[in-house]
Amino acid sequence: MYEAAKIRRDFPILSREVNGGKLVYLDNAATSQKPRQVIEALTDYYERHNANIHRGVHRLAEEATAAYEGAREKVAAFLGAPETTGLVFTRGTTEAINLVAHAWGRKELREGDEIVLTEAEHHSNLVPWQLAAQATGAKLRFIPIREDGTLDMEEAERLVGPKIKLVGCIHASNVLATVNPVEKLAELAHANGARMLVDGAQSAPHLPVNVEELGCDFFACSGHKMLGPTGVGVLWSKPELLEEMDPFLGGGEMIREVHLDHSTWNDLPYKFEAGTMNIAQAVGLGAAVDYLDALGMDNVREHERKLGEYAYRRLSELGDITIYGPAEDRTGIVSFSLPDVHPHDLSQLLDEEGIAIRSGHHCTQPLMRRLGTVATARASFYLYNTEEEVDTLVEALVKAREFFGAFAK
Ligand code: C6P
Repeated sequence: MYEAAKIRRDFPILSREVNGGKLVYLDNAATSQKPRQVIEALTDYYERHNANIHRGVHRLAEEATAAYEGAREKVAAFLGAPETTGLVFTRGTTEAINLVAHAWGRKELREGDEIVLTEAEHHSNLVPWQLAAQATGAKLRFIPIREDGTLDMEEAERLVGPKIKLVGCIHASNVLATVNPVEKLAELAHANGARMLVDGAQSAPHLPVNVEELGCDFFACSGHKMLGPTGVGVLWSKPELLEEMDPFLGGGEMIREVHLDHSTWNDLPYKFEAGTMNIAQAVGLGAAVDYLDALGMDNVREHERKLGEYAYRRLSELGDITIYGPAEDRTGIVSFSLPDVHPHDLSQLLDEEGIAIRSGHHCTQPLMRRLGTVATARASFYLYNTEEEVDTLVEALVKAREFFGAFAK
């Protein structure tokens, strides 16, 4: 049985106090906390196996290489990737998307081609494409969101036509709590000869993901949002596609032969892993994936779905509150604003009670404009959060509202 109270014991940081109160960590969309198993995997790696990988033939180099490649196998299996050659380690989602925008975009895009994104993209899946468009003459188009925060799929069908070379979309929104129909978008993209990129930063940590079933060509996610260390993430793509792409970064390891005037490239996925990688972090991500697998991603999804719905209901009861995104089919994120209270002031006040939420534009400035605001407050839950923590948040919001005199009208 899924027991958040038991799971919490694996996370040392969750038992600390902040400002005299018990830490209530509700900023998981920014980064998740780490279980002891991940922390120990990092320590064990540095205490017993540390060496550079793929280079030495000494014992430690072999152990470090085996640990790093073992992590690749675990992450590939976790994402349902049919083989490890398509699984490239990056620093995170941002770097993975930049890799595609450079290595695929600069090569494949031409003047007049179109890239279709959505209005709800994180800057990480927008700015790299703006840069690629500037460099190639391609144009950006945007699928609008409806009032309830879901994608306007009719408009998507109208937009995706023969000029489209790429459709890029967040799998789950870091603001609206929507899960987008990326499988349908992939079908639409492919029917028009375009590629499909899925930004999985907010899905891989929270939902069962299978890149083959999604039907995408590129999938990006970040280790630090899924119990792993910072500094490691993933780009998955089809090997035949990666093969056709130019390298992203040049340097050691990504080459086969180097001459003074030219070079040839290493096999996949090493062609895209230039220089010394974040080895310990990849090993830590492997341990994170073991942890998630042991819990079962269906169970994680169910726990967060219930918690997200509970939070949505409890916050709605406050009455004078705006909650963004759809009322149903949510992930464990609730973005909201209280009248006459700036989200930054609110999160500062909650911090005084040990409650960590995020406030701001959440790296989605165009979405904020679409929602008619500059910032929201956001509580984001993960596999260790509880209904009691939602209650603590709601009580603190009631107090905050009194404090700011929002009801003294
Ligand atoms: N969103 C948030 O608080 P990186 O920084 O590369 O690990 O992930 C970037 C990223 C890309 N796509 C989506 C949908 C995201 O949510 C994020 C990170 C954090 O919402 C930090 S802004």
